[in-house]
Amino acid sequence: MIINRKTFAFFTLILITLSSKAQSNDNPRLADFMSKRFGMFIHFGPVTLRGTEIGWSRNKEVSQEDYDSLFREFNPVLFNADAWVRVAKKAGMKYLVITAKHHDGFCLWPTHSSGYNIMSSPFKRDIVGELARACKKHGITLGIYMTVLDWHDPNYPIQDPNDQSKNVPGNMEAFKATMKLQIKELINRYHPYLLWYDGYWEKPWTNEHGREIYKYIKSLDPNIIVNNRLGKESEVLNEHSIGDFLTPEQRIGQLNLNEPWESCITIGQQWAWKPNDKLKSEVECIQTLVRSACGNGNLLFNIGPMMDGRIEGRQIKLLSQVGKWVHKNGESIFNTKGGPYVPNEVFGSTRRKDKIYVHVFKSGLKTIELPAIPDVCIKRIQNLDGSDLQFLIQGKTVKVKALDNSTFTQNTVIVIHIDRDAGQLSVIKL
Ligand code: FHN
Repeated sequence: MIINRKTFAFFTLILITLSSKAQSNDNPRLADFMSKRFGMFIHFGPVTLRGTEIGWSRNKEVSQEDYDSLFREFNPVLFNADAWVRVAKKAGMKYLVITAKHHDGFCLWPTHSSGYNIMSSPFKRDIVGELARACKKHGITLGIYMTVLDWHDPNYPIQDPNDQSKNVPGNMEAFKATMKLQIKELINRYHPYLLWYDGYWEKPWTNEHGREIYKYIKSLDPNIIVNNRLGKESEVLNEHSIGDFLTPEQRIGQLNLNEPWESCITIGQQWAWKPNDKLKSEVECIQTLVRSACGNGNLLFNIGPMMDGRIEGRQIKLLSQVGKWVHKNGESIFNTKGGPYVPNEVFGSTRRKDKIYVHVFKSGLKTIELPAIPDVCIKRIQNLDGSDLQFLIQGKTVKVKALDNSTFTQNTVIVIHIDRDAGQLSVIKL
């Protein structure tokens, strides 16, 4: 049978769409990952001695010579992996991702690939290994961050992103051999659930390199999941992209029911620890998590521990407050699906079984007006604590009144009990 180009293109498009959907629906590890919804991102390294940004302050606020010598003083003697993991757990987080090696090339584990690692510092302890053990002990899932650019490694052509005159010939094959040795050490020693790559944007790193490394990772552990930053494509998952989930950065992803995504966002302004950094408010921290879940995505929320190894008290307190909200409202976040309402400035929604959780973003409203859900019977509307709420269906709108004629507060969760599986409902726009 001869088919014309148009027909061929049509069937190719169908196959690609189905395969990308299959990718997110058929991978149990990915489904489990997306059910976790909330993780701790940890940016840590010798740069905390200067309180400037990891990697990026090298050759800027900090001279290359000074930056590359910081490891000789790096001695976070108050580092306690159990304490870090307990902070994550108390915040309601289900996993954590540690920067085992950032763009400055310093390795937080005793690697045989390079002397530029934690065992060459006065600290001489395996930070990644101690965190891995603490995660296992406290039931928190371990993720490891690795960079595909390394401004410290002479095999990587770029040594200073702001000064091309410092470029060196490099040797990408040798650079990838080092990467593979490091990957093998990390996977065989610490058994991470996911690898979080970063640094794909520079010229020396190509999609071909990314595919080679992705294949190598999967050859060591076919179950491990990898974010989409081994490749150059960062907005969609398709035959050109590499990796298992999308990674919108410093912004919350749009409602996406087909491709797994995780937003990475800082609790303050800087990824690594910064003295007196401006932190987000409690409401903003909670809404960042809720809006991610309403978009059917995860939130990887970043903190930066201090040079002595402690997480600063302000961040511990803020995360504990977030944890109080999560402890009370977690059923509306974990193991849920985003939607059916497209999030807007007033509210968003998640859903599970026969319940739709409406998350109120705006404070001071006596009534929340929701688009009616076609062909669905609303059995009851309550606050999450079980107190019934009055509601009125008028044409294409469901008007829900706050309790006792009061107003809805921010981050209130309203539960709509319906007569069917909410997960099957189509997306509803305002
Ligand atoms: O350059 C890094 C940055 O330092 C930080 O690690 C973030 C986290 O996603 N990623 C890169 C910037 O896009």
